Amino acid sequence: MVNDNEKNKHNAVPGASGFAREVNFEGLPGPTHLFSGLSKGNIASTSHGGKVSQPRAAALQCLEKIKFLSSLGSTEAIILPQVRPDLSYLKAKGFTGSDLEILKAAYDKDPGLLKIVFSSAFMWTANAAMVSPSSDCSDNKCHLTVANLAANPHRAIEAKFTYDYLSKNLANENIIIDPALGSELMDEGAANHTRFSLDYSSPGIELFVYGYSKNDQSIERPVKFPARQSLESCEKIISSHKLSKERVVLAHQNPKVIDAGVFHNDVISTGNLNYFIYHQESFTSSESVINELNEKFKTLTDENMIFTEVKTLELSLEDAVGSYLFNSQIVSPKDPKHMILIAPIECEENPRVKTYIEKLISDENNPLKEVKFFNLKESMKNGGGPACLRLRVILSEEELKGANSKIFYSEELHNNLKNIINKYYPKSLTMTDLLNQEMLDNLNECYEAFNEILKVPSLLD
Ligand code: SUG
Repeated sequence: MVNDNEKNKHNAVPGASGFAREVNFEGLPGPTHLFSGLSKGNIASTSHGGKVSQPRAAALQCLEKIKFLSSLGSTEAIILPQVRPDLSYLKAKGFTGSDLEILKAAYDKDPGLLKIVFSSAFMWTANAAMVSPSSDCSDNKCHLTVANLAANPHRAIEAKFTYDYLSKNLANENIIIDPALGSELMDEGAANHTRFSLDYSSPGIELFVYGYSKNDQSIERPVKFPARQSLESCEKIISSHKLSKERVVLAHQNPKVIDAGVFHNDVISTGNLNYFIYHQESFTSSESVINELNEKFKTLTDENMIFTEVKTLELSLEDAVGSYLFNSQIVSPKDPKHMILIAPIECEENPRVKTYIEKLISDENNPLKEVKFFNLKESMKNGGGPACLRLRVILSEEELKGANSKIFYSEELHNNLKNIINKYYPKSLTMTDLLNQEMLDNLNECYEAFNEILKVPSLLD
């Protein structure tokens, strides 16, 4: 069913449910990819608001990244673009009539409503769900909790489709998909979560990062930009995923970095297997977070983790946020000791970041051995780097058996997706281009074509 490349079995011992691998659930922008300036605290989004976007280039850039990862031996799956405009959102607000009438009336009342319903932000699947592999959970089941993305209305509308898509294409008795938490517990999914283990089959330690507490007002909050992840959502998910406290570390994100544009933790730290790279200013108390992580990891595995602390003097917060270095993907599809950094091209374009990466790669003390730069500029202009575009789900062979085989990357799927993108996606777009019947018909045909290749019923419902 899945591609038969290397299966991450190097040095691996099977967990309770057998050999496991990391599956990247990749997002693709839809044909209505826009720069709407919607996300306060996301500097790229607000600074590009209103600019002309290029939906076709956006999707093809993502597809290239997916193809490359697959060629490395990574197991890649696709989460289809969600249907836009989301008319149910406008109907719930009382708009009636034909689709076009509804859209025009909403536009006349408040153009901001159309920015929400046409948003293609679902492409950043790192925000789709919080994920705990079965080897971490005391019931030996893999748990996914769909993110409510309650901080922003254009993102909150994603949760229903995500839940349906994962339930239809992935869930089985060993993979539990939980619907999003209520909006009072703000949760942004795996962008604020990193998992550490010796290999993908064995048990791990999960790091949950929150920006504020709903109940404890003594926990410092940012002053300029909103914190999007609540402590209480993390606690709720830890409990529903059946993670014991020995297997979890909770960290408070430094409000200072949120105010510098770090709206998700994956903009300032990232990890893979036993390796964690983080900026010195990531957490209010980085030293205690690192100590706790290492202690719990050592108790579990008998080994130490490998850490790279990036000092502010080596890389300013401004360079970190501008280049998205920490939003690189780290993959090790063939060998846990040979990790590859999939970095945005902005890292290569910034001489200080490029030099820092060269230093990292040549340093024997960390497992990063290669870097590959990707042009994902259309996604980056909305604040989404390589890591934002994928949801990591560690799954055993047994667990994978129930999944819809059509969602996994193959050359055929690549070509089908590419054909649809080239046929239906506008080359350039601003919001008002969408307010005509011809464009709406084009969008409907596009979504039907997507449905056809994956043969997933009722995605247009
Ligand atoms: O939620 N941008 C997204 C970017 C999400 C990045 N994801 C991770 N860091 N994992 C956000 O802020 C901008 C849309 C616009 O302005 O049109 C947007 O939603």
